[in-house]
Amino acid sequence: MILPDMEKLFQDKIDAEIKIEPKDWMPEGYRKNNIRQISQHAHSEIVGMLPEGNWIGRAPSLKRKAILLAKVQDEAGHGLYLYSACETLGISREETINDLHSGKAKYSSIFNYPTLSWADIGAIGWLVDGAAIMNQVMLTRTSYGPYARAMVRICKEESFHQRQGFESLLVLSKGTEEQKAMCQDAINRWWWPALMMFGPRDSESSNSDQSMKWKIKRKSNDELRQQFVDMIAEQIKVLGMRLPDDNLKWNEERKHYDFGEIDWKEFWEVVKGNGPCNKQRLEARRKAWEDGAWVREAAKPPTPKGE
Ligand code: BYC
Repeated sequence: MILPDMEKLFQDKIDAEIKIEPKDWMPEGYRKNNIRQISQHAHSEIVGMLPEGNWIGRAPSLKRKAILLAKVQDEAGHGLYLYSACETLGISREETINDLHSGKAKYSSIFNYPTLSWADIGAIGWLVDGAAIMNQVMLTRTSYGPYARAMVRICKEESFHQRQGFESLLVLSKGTEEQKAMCQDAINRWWWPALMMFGPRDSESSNSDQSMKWKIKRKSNDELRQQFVDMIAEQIKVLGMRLPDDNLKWNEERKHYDFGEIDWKEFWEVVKGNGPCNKQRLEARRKAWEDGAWVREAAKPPTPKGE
């Protein structure tokens, strides 16, 4: 009997745009790569609640507070869909979370920067959620079914996040001189870290080739980063602010904006754990896990009688 070439059948399925579902055969590398990316994504959502949570008690009005609360709750929901998608690949929630707490798993570099003023909340919505959507719209078509489906709802919520961020900055940009300065300062500090969210240059992206072949990723890091720069370079004009990049310039030949060099040394330092808030973020997550132990205990189903 000739055994089917499972790897080939799998790749044919991917090429035919058929989604891979949890009980389907898949190469071990595909399973692992999805666990890596989906769990990092889930951790990013959960750690991403921290910088914004910092401003819930200091929001300037009831309206802004209600919006921010809803946004932070959405991020928790995103984390939960993604942890669930990850579990369908045969890894337990506890294992995934342990990897975050031990420092083994990564999460997005962006959340290791501090939120110093109220304008940072607007800048996060506009730039950070804006970068996230750019990446996540592509992920609604990722080849792993549970991940793709989770992304559809996440993208809808993220687009509300981006709009509220932009609107909040628009108000500041039309305010007093002090408010305008606060808005510009936040944009200056969040611009470059937002560009880093897309990951290293394509030439240094270790996972991209295989992820593109398996259609886990549909666009490269540099492609998405360029798309984001082109979008924001136009939107900033409406705000009447400027992006902190003297090399930002429309290139008629390429039909794209040229932009300056990212500080890759800073990016890798933050990824390695040496960013301004890495330690603080992980400590906050570990503490939340320990403080929540009684909830997990109370929520456990009772042991059946006689056991
Ligand atoms: N930060 O081979 P590469 C959100 C790592 S949260 C840290 O190009 P890949 C939100 C990468 O993991 C948005 N590490 O990787 C929440 C790899 O290391 P490993 C989060 C990074 O996976 C709250 C190494 O560098 N979005 O929306 O092909 C409030 C080489 O990179 C980063 C997602 O997670 C980084 N920025 O491509 C507001 C989307 N970049 O794992 C908003 C899902 C790279 O080999 N993820 N690394 O040890 C992805 O699409 C991809 O994982 C990436 C990177 C495009 C991020």
